[in-house]
Amino acid sequence: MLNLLEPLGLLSGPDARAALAAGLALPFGHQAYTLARLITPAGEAIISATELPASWRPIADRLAAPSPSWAGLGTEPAIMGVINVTPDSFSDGGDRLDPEQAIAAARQMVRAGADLIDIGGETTRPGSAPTSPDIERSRILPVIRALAHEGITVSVDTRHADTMAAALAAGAHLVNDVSALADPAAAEIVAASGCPVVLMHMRGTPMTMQAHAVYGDVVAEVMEALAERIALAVRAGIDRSRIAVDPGLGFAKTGAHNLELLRRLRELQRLGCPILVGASRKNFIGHLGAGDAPKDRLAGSLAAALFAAQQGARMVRVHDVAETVQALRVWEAIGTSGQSSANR
Ligand code: HH2
Repeated sequence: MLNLLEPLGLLSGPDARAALAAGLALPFGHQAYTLARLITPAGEAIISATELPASWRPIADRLAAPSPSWAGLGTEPAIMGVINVTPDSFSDGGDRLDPEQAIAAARQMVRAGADLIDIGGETTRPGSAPTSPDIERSRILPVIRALAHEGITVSVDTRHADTMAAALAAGAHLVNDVSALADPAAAEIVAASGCPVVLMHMRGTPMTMQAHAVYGDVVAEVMEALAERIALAVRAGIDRSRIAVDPGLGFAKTGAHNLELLRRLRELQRLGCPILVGASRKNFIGHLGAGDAPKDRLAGSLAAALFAAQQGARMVRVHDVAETVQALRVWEAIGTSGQSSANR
């Protein structure tokens, strides 16, 4: 087991800058931390971050730098807009099954500030049966082709290797795989194309996954499983710098697991890959509200997106782009306001 340093007592914005300037905290990406939990095979201890022993400095240095740019996106939280070209997606099934509607909705998302558009042709909602890859491709390829032609950055949301290959040939820039390259041919296709890839955590299949939502420590187990998938991808020839990870909220998770993963999201940074979070409209938001229908979960989705960004998510996958852009801009502006006075 490695020695692990978990930053605690996180500060952001002017608080972080003031604490760093006063030598009372250590840097953590765009934030700062005042306490550190040191985890070694011999046990755990929480200390003041500024009293970190010199032997732990190399680990602290790795945590200090904001993670590098990924997939050509900036270092601030990027927004992935969701377009489901499906009849049966959990929140918007049927809304964009017509390619022209899907293309128009994607353009609208880009105008509203989406950094990239995630195009899917298969629902992965809990209990859903698989969609044939032929049908999946017939739904998404015309949309991908049209958007890529317009210079829009497109990711293909698929678990099927043949669909990945066809989508990349049609102009998709990256692969978003909820099964983290479970299709035996997938890793090779991604490696050969050199495209970025999102590895999401799931157990079983969408049909069976909720029966596997049993964990001791959900964060540790998700992290361990993702580390294995990263290792598989790297062995297949995918450059580590091209890999992003996603805890897979709602995929083989209960509502309590989703909340725990969000609360402890920053621990996933130990994997050394940018983190994507897809909380938008998911069931746990409805359960925390008044059993609201998926399209009535905007406020909860924004709360989750902001919390994820605060915890270091590099990308949020959302259905409501304009609203998320506005929420993130306000959050960022508050965080950077007073910067000049704090620096004086
Ligand atoms: N969630 C969904 C689909 N793809 N990909 C990543 N990386 N992370 C996610 O959380 C994620 C995902 C499910 O949402 P949606 O696509 O809107 O629904 P459906 O699967 O029913 O089409």
